[in-house]
Amino acid sequence: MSKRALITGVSGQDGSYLAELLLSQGYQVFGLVRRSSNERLERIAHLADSLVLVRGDLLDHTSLVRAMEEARPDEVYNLAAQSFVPTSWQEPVLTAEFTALGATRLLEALRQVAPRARFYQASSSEIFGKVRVSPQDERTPFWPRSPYGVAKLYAHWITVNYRESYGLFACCGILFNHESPRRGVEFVTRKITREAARIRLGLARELRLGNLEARRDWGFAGDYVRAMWLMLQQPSPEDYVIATGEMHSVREVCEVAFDELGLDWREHVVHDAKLVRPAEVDLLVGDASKARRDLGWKPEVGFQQLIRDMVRADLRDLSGRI
Ligand code: NAP
Ligand code: F7E
Repeated sequence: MSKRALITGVSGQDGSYLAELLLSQGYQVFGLVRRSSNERLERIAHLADSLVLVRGDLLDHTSLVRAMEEARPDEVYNLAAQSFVPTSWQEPVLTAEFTALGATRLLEALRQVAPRARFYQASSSEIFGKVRVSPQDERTPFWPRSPYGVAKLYAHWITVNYRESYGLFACCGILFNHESPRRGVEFVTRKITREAARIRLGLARELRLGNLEARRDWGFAGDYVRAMWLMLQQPSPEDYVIATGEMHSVREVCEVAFDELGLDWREHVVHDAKLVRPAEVDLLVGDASKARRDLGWKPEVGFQQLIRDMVRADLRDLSGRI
């Protein structure tokens, strides 16, 4: 009999790639979607015939219980969150409700309905925050620098606590930044690739950015959802860092993106102090040795290829709209 999986956040970047992966493996996939006045399911439109969509919201415990009852999952992937760091300063309480308490509500629903299901929690490298040691691994101390990071740290520890308290098969993947042509346009890589393509097409002239010196470990989302699945196939539940081990600056993203289009980024990028964060995470770079060793996982797509693929996808998309 085919396995059954429930994905929260199925309409997001990672949810769409994970749904594709699980469907290709013969899973029956249920995706939790919340009510919105403007239904934006374009990332999973191509899966409409194979995905079962279930109504529910991380704010509403009853809806999560119903979703569990309908899906009767073998595996649950909690990818839903308010995931944009700047918004977490504007809406700190809502961020905590979705991103922190939402995890507890889902774990409680799982305990109530499907206690034998395996659980994946989308932890984030943002929990490392103001790092004192590099690279970061599973033993690195946490120091989150935004309400988002703090909310993710709560969700991380509640998942560990439910594993230790109730013996759940619950794992946290501490994933470093991962991107794709499906990345939200507000995140820096996609903002750069999309605006660079708009400039190339004469649709824009400048690109306003905040801290160009911030450094991150950027990988490809398609590689990272494979790691999520692998964590739930192990004999025992553990937490893993998932990262490429390479660090690049926002400035380097600009260089590569504009170069792909034959442009000089310095002629178009404008510093905007309003985009600088109240507390910045200056650098993050992960050590995924444990995942390599135990899961046999490694990234397939490197930084240059990732950014160039994103630029080409944006150029194709925008050209088709002109
Ligand atoms: P994303 O594109 O922003 O997707 C977030 C998803 O959460 C969307 O499907 C959204 O639904 C859903 N959602 C938000 N609030 C919800 C609520 N109250 N109830 C139900 N669903 C809700 O994020 P992503 O990049 O795919 O990331 C997936 C997860 O990994 C997130 O938890 C994120 O914080 C975490 N993470 C991401 C990265 C990264 O670099 N991408 C790294 C580490 C961790 P709507 O479509 O209705 O808005
Ligand atoms: O910013 C700098 C900004 O918004 C990256 C989320 O998926 O990854 C993501 O969080 C860096 C920061 O991602 C702009 O200050 C400069 O230092 O793309 P971002 P993030 O904050 O790292 C983690 C792992 C998650 O878990 C999150 O959910 O880029 N930056 N100028 C800018 N960033 C944005 N967005 N826009 C700018 O104009």
